[in-house]
Amino acid sequence: MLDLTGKTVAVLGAGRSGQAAAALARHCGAVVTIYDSREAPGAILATPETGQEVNVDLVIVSPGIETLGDFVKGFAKGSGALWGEVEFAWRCYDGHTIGITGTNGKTTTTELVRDLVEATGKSCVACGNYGVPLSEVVLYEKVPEVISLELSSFQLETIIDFKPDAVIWLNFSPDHMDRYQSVQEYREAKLRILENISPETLVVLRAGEELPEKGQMVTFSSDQPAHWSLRNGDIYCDEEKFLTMSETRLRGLHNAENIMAACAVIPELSPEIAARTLALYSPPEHRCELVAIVDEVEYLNDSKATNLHALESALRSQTRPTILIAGGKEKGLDYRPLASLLDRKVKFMISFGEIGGALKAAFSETLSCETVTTLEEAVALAASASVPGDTVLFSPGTSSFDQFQSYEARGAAFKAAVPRPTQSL
Ligand code: UMA
Repeated sequence: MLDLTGKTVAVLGAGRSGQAAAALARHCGAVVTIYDSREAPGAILATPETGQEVNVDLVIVSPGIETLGDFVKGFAKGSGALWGEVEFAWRCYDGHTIGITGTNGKTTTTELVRDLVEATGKSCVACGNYGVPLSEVVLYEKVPEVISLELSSFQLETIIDFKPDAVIWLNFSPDHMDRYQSVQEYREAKLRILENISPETLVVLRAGEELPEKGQMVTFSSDQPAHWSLRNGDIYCDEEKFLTMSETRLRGLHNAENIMAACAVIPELSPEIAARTLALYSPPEHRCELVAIVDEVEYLNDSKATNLHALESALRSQTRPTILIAGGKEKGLDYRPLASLLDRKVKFMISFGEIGGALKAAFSETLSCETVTTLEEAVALAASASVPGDTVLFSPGTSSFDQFQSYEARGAAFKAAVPRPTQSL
């Protein structure tokens, strides 16, 4: 454990990661003060525009706070080191770190890695962007031997020495354009996951991802030649059949890739243990989750689709006539590349929220579209427009923060608005 006896620490952000980092820093012996730009329990209120000069030994930043913004600059001025919460917590952790990044599929893969590692007999916890800050895990009574650490670009922006023992790079597509100046800047933040790795570090990546040559690279793909591949519904490791997708509870090409990545990062995993574990794994809520079948209409909750790539992969998986509900916060994404996929897969689109009007304007020439204000109105309209055999897909394609606290709250609102099922699942 890091020794911070006698050191002063300012933690920026009083959310879950800030509170956990503060507890950990106190555990390490530091004198800790939490600052937040909004009123928050246990935190000092700091000016959002300028931050505050505090002259401490260490500033620890929560991931949601813009690293290069004036708020952080105000605190950094006159202070010592500036670390992100992950950098700090990782310095306090002695076990094996599997770092997982990518634009989509991170959460499912993080859970798969956790379950598969545990099945090999080692203790493992899923944490990081996943929702449980690493600072919390480091303070567990029984610290896990392995961490399955989901990493966002925000968390990777503020690493210094962070060095995972194995890496999964799932995929990359534009996201978070409300935080980054360019797609390149977002990509560079994510690429920092490779910054400090050793030549022997296992790097599992999707074939075709064009990463800098680093570590021991192992590829996976559902549609290209790779070390791990998918053939007629079976997953192969090199030329050996490893797993049959239909024996798992996961569906879709994106999930086949998540499984391949998770299996590839655990070299000691046998096909038997993988099959046994994956037969029991259920996909997380809000990811193409089947909510109800009402009068033969399927309602799918894909509220986790907070970017274009996730919406695209949900649409690709649809085989029935689809009514799409999309919309939410304006975050600077260009939706036009979706046009041909929408034409092929969607019979009617209902848009809502901050970008509702812009979505309708982008697609109304080629697609039947309607814009409403709220999600509840969108579901009601979808229900009245659907016929037996349709799928109502709620895959927003952007974040929820214009109308909701989180994608989970948005998914819960969708589920509450869905008509009562006529058929139990
Ligand atoms: N705040 C300031 N100044 C600012 C901005 C925010 O003081 O300029 C304060 C807010 O008032 C608030 C606090 O910072 O009190 C919030 O901190 P935070 O946004 O870092 O939120 P946490 O609750 O600490 O949650 C963070 C991650 N949030 C973000 O990256 C936005 C969680 O990821 C993560 O699960 C959690 O740490 C545990 O590690 C969420 C997320 O939306 C799920 N991630 C993005 C995504 O997946 O797309 C990257």
